[in-house]
Amino acid sequence: MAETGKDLKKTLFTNEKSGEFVRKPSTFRNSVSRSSDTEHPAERNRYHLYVSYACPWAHRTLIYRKLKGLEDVISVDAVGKFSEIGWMFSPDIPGSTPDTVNGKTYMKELYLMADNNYDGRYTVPVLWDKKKKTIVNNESAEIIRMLNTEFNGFSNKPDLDLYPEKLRNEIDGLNEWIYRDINNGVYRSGFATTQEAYDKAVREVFAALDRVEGILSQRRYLTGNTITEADVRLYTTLVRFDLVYVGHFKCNIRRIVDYPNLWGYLRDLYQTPGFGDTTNILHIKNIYQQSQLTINPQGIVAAGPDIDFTSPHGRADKFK
Ligand SMILES: N[C@@H](CCC(=O)N[C@@H](CS)C(=O)NCC(=O)O)C(=O)O
Repeated sequence: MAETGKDLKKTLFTNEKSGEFVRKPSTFRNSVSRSSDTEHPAERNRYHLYVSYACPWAHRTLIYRKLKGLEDVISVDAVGKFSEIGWMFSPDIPGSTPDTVNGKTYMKELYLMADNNYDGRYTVPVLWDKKKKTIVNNESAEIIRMLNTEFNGFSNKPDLDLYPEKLRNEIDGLNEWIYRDINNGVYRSGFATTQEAYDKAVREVFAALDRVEGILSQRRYLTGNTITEADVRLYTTLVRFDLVYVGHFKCNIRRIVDYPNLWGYLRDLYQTPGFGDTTNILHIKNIYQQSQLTINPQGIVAAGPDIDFTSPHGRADKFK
């Protein structure tokens, strides 16, 4: 049954009186575990990721799947557009796939397969258990922690630890304000429905970017000389920033290309296997601008900007 535009708006936003965008918590919170006597034990070919290449949260899981060498272990399908009924498989759109596991058309159908009383948002990413035919988890922050450790028996990179014990406090600290002010901050700016809510959100976005610029003038990555979870989480917002957040979400005080260190860091990551090769610029530009019609009612996709993520950045030499 098709939802009306009004219902859809309700599922997308929770706007309080203030006009502030408030994200709803994810609902499926189970875990894949490396131990065999659990509900969802790690196995080769048992789990599947449903993603959108436009979505920064889903993008985290795609990067982890590559970095951890799990491409032959966990399969992926990508929705192609956001319809009246939410995310839709549209294999005619280049870079998208059909639902190769369950043959469905909408993400909604998969959520209802997992729980026929479900009445929340039909979000990506989803980690799906093909054996139990259900959703394990739909919270990217938790899915990436599972990919980091629980599939190590099948991973090509079992020794790569993106959340190492000795850096956990530092990573947790970075995640907290980077999530609030940057990852979710751009959404708070773009989806604000009052001038005050927008003014506050956009200022917080740029104060946090300025703070990251300072950190990245001292170190190659957020915690030093190695990539961690904090970098993956920051990257998926940064790579979308000039492409869509500057215009579509009105985060236009500065661009990433105006920050020497952030811009070099973004290219550094883009050029690292797992990052640029999971970034689909067309899906990012088209899906945001064609589907979020409350903020871009005509659905017209802007022509630019023309950005070269592949130009040299010099950060390896600078931080030897
Ligand atoms: N907390 C979730 C958020 C996921 C999320 O909001 N995904 C968006 C796409 S970027 C979505 O699927 N939205 C569809 C909707 O809200 O109806 C996570 O990080 O996994």
